[in-house]
Amino acid sequence: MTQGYFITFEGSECAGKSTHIKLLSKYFLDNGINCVVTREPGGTEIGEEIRQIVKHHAGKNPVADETELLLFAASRAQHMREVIIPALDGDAYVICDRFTDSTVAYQGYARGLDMNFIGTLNRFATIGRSPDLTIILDLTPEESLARRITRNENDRIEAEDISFHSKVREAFLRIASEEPQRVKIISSAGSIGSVHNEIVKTVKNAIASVPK
Ligand code: Z5A
Repeated sequence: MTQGYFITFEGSECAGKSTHIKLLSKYFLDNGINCVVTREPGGTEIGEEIRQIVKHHAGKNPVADETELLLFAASRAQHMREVIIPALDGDAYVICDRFTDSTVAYQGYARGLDMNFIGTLNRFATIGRSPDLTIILDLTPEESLARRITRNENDRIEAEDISFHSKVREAFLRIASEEPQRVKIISSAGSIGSVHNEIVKTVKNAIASVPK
């Protein structure tokens, strides 16, 4: 039985996940809470190698959608066993940049792969451990694109067209409406400071509602 507390951040590209994970982990540190920050794909040596392929593969043959799905699942299976479960067992807080909801949104809703299979694969990869709290940082595809242009770089998935990114956003909103207890939406359109305050409030409320 795992202890600890497991928080995931989800949302579109440039929604501010990395920015806000950094700020939240500093908040935890300042409050004496032991916290492990990690990401998907990645978080382990194997996962980081997989990350290179899914983000930057540019060989003459494209990555098939099915291959992409299995690569994310392989990264997650290793990540759970090597990093996340041991940290939770050690009673740490874990903050993970993207997790199973990204697979549902990108490979399920946007790529159109079989949702039932994705559900089974996610349970297999995670040993059935779901996040205690998921924060979706919400941004329209247009706002996301504007931030991406400023950053001036695009990986393989970011380079998909606007209708793909609209489907991803709709998927995240749908996931939140299906699981309101676990998944909270926070608009990322405000200033970094105001979004951070909203995140801290949401995290505090969620932790306070955990039965002692
Ligand atoms: N993926 C998948 O398909 N299936 C899966 O199962 C999993 C992942 C796990 C991972 O790429 C890719 O893998 C991702 C989904 C897919 N692909 N796409 N597309 P990643 O981890 O490199 O990319 P990302 O998750 O989309 O992160 P990102 O692009 O680095 O964005 P971010 O972390 O959300 O944002 P940020 O770096 O914190 O901020 C971006 C910029 O916006 C930066 O200049 C900030 O200063 C600025 N920013 C942040 N907040 C604000 C506010 N509030 N106002 C103004 N500007 C802001």
